[in-house]
Amino acid sequence: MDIEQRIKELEEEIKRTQYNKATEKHILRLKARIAYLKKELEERKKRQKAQRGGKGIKKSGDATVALIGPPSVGKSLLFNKLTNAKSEVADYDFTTLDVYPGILHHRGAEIQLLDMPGLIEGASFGKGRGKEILSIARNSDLILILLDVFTLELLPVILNELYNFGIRINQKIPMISVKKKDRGGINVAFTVPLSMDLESIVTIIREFGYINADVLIREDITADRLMDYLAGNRAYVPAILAVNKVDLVNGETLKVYKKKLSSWNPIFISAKEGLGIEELKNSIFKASGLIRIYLKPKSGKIDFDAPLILKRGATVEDICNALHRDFVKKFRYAMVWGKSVKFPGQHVGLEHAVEDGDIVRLVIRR
Ligand SMILES: Nc1nc2c(ncn2[C@@H]2O[C@H](COP(=O)(O)OP(=O)(O)O)[C@@H](O)[C@H]2O)c(=O)[nH]1
Ligand SMILES: [Mg+2]
Repeated sequence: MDIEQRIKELEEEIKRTQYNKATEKHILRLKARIAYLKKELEERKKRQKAQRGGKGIKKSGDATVALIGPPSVGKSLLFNKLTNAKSEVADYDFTTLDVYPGILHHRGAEIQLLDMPGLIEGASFGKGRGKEILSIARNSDLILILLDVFTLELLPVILNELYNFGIRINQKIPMISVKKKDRGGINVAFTVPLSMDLESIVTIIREFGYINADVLIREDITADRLMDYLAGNRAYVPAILAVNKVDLVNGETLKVYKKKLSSWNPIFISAKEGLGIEELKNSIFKASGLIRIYLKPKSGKIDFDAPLILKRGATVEDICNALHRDFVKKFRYAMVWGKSVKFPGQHVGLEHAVEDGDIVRLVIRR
């Protein structure tokens, strides 16, 4: 029987089965089975696609941001506001899909923005070239979800399409490892108290084909996140929300909307009137995981207009590598001023992680 058919049957079975204490385990097993089969299906499709020749986008700049939202919310107008219209057009394989790349220059960084067609319900199943749009979102450093003041109720739809496509928004990678071994069954060790019972955990792991394995869990894992880990091929991408066309509603309505969406901390903008654009740029910079490092030369002034742009978590070693290939070899120490150190001018080594806004002076052997 083909995999898709089997998935459908299992889904039917779940629907038919009453959820209660007695059936709980059975349902969990069915869910794990479905997750496993979906993984198999994805892998098969990927192999087929690889044979046909893969498609992809060419990344450029310090980070890539996908603009995702329903049609007509103002994605293209916002894109034109944020990027200079004359920016280089990158090489795109999606000849049939209109993806417009543009560069947003902000805080010394070049951030590639991708304007795309609207995402509609059913996109993750291929509706409206949804799969191409979603695969671009998957591979970006940040997803900027754009709605307008008339389409707030579409947020769950967008989120659901992202989820179905294996994109996990604003989630950390599950803190778990599963290592196959030759004998001994499935052993589960954990470093934090677990809400799930061990039997359920083992059941799920078995459904993914493991017979003997050492499992180490370092978070209070849920069944969904465990299955995400076992299925692999999930993309963990940060996302922010902006709501456009605020020029079309009054202050009272806006207050209500702000409250409704408060868990998202969205940025309210008007692409047309240019409202909230600076705040949005700052938010894009931060959520893309970019940081600015200012280099302090031995003599002369720091150029605050030309920061070195790095990814969050970058170390002094990354700074060295960004500047000159010999610097790591000849490195003596660095002096740092800013958030990452306890006192100004602190001496640190290569492994020291820097933070946004830090001033760094490298001391290199000659
Ligand atoms: N009033 C108002 N209209 C806007 C704003 N942003 C976009 N629009 C209009 O909304 C329509 C759709 O915009 P467009 O950028 O093509 O949306 P897209 O389909 O998401 O790319 C156009 O008529 C825009 O002029 C805004 O901030 N305020
Ligand atoms: Mg458009």
